[in-house]
Amino acid sequence: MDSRLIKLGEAVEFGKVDQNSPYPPQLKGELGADELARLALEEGLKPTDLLTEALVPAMDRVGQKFSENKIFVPQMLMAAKAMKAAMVHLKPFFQSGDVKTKGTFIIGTVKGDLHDIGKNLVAMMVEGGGWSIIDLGVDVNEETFKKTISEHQGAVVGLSALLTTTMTNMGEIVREIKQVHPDTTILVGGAPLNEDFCKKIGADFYAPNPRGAVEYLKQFAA
Ligand code: B1M
Repeated sequence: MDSRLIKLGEAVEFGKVDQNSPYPPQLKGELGADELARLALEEGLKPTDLLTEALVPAMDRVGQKFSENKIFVPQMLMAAKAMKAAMVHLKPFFQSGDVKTKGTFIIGTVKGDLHDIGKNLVAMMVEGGGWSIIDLGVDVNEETFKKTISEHQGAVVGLSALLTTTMTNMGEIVREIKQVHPDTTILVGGAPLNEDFCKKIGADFYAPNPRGAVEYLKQFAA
């Protein structure tokens, strides 16, 4: 693999946000995810390669080490911060200059869940697909989703969950939305989900990744 991608992946894995960041001590003075992502793009590496070969695998390694009790929540947080610093540079590549006319996409991470990196990636790529995005953030309850749908009739809704405990909240949210806004299309995603779960909770579509969400949304293009 390209050595620049390896370095970028390591910066995220070890939570090195930028060159000035004192954390982690062993990388003091080294370039962080911020500079490494910017340089890699300036030097012509592909944004999708940064994502699929460096950033996402780095977060997987972080998750693996967390499962094995080799790192703890603060280290996961630093890795997330480094990932976000790199994503800032990717954003312009995933946003098209087109007027956003295809419709409105309301997205949020469901109540109880604070993970937002995957949700942000989906938002970024759907926006790049020509949709206006309303990002409700994390820990979003059914009331907020319902109110936002009322204000944006016809919008498509995306729900994200990363925890096996919060994916069950997703079912509750889907039920409540469908009761008040039965015609609303809801797509769901997040690492612990699958197609069966999507069907079980009455959502319309399970997207395993942002590309899946973008492809699915094409049928609704105005
Ligand atoms: Co958390 N965490 N975390 N965490 N965390 C996981 C998810 C975990 C798998 C780690 C592990 O144990 N291996 C585990 C969940 C276990 C489980 O439920 N089975 C876990 C845990 C346990 C926890 C806490 C409970 C830890 C604790 O406090 N003891 C706690 C819960 C807090 C809460 O939410 N209430 C917690 C906290 C955190 C941090 C805050 C420290 C941080 C999040 C920071 C942030 O997001 N701003 C964090 C992190 C970073 C992770 C890992 C390491 C990385 C997540 C990530 O960003 N991945 C994660 C382990 C892992 O994923 N390997 C882990 C990269 C991202 C690009 O992928 O989010 O999967 P992902 O998104 C993908 C797809 O899922 C999909 O597309 C994305 C791109 O491909 N997708 C969608 C996502 N949403 C979609 C929506 C769609 C379509 C596709 O349509 C709408």
